[in-house]
Amino acid sequence: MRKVTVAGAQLGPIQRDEPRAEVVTRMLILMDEAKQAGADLIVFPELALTTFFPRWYMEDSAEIDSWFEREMPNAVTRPLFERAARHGMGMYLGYAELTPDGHHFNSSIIADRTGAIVGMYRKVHLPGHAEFDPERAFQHLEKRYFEPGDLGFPVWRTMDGIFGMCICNDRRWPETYRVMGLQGVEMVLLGYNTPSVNSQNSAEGPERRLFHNRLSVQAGAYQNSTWVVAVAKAGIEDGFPMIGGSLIVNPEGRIMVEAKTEADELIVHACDLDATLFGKRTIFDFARHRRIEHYGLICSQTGAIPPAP
Ligand code: CDT
Repeated sequence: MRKVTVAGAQLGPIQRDEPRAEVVTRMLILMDEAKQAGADLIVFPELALTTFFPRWYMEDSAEIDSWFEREMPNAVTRPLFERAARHGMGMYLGYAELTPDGHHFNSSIIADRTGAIVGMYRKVHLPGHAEFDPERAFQHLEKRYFEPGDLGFPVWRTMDGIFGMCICNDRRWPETYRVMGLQGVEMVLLGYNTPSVNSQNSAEGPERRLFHNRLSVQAGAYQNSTWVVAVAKAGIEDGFPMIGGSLIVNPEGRIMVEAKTEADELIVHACDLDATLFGKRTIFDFARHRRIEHYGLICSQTGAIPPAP
């Protein structure tokens, strides 16, 4: 048995004027609770240090850059890494990354139990728009502020297992899990900020949003025989509601624990990484069943796309 006790650290809303240092204090409280609960690994949401700023239209580059971290850890986030190391706890953290050469990514890192960063991921599937549109009920401008990730979907051998990462909208794409599944991933960590209502279809409210959250995470887990830990930033942020529903799903696709609130809340489960082995050895025998000729359409950049009706 290779047991990893995971704490999904759902965050309630972070308002636009809430300083990062106050958010870090909230995160440290969750870390201490996670330690009490026996956690070895804590998972925070996407863009965990600030409000979900891509809902705001901005033109001034200095204002835009003020939402980004130029290094990780930095003065404000270092206490997270130090506390995680003191607790002997790994950590997944989502944040906005500004690279030294001026590139903007929606990123996450995984740190091991010494607090050392061992992996980095940059969000590939950026939803929303690049421009303000007064017709929309609210804005989602990730395409304006971020470049698509340039690191693919790697996995990392750390903490006695094989770990992968993705971010929010990535979880709706089966390829995301499959690319990691083909590398033997045993636990996928992901954070999200999902508005409770689809800005382009008001009929799609919180129940449908939560359904699609579960559906995509459970399917990704089952179809690749991997644990998936999905963690929300939730609640009413800057006046805009976001779903909670953070969850830990086992390699059979079953929900082991799910958040009940839209506030700061820990969900904890002792995950056995060896529980991934049965599915990987039997149903998902990639080595024997995978044949490139059957998958041409999704392996080719120019696969046939039917004309719009
Ligand atoms: N943050 C993020 O990726 N949110 C999306 C909602 C996009 S709605 C334009 C999600 O897939 O949950």
